[in-house]
Amino acid sequence: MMNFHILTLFPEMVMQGLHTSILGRAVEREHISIEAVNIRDYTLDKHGKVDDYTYGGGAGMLMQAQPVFDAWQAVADGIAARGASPGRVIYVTPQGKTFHQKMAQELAAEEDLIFLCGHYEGIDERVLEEIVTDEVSIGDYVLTGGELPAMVMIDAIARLVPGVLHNTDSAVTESFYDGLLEYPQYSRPEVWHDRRVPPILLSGDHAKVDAWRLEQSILRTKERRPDLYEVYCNKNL
Ligand code: 4HQ
Repeated sequence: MMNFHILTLFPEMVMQGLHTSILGRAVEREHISIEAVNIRDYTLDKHGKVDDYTYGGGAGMLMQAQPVFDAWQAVADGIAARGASPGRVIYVTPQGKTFHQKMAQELAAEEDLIFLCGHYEGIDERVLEEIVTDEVSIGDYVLTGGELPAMVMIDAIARLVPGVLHNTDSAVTESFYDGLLEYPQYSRPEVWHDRRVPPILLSGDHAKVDAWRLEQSILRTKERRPDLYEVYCNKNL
């Protein structure tokens, strides 16, 4: 059982997206839990304000330290009450290390993960210094908020939690197993728009099918991701 906690100003966005399809079923079966905590619920400002202007000037607003810290404290207290260890706090930011499959595997071994989603121009540096353990980006482009990156990472991590995927080995078998891209796949009918399914796949010879798929994976990787192909070649010499 793995518990995801998301500190956000848009809890509905995260809860809607992460209770759909496979992850929705994983929540029902209690392989994972997903809790969104509304940072606004923790502001001490009587008008519900959570942002303010930046010292030194410049455009845009910054999320203030107080509501972020108190929302984190509430989650951390809940984890401590169960006797579990504190839980890493992942701040999603373009300034972090780029997320990758190995990072997903490492994070999937944790019992609790706390994702901190910023909005506006970001969050007051002082609260980040006090609570954040990991800064992670999903890629070099600029989004309006940290919710989508948090959802991307949670999806990639959750599918690695035992029991979430039905076919137990599909978590490993898919893309990036062996550092190769996936081979092409086909379903019925045998002919569609004059295109045949490759005959080897209909031969019933499982050894030949496996060999063909590996060959296709290697060809595809060489063609489309020469960077991954290089790593694969070096590993297999
Ligand atoms: N953000 N990978 C949140 C991103 C981002 C990314 C921009 C994070 C806006 C407020 N986060 N701030 N790319 O674009 O993680």
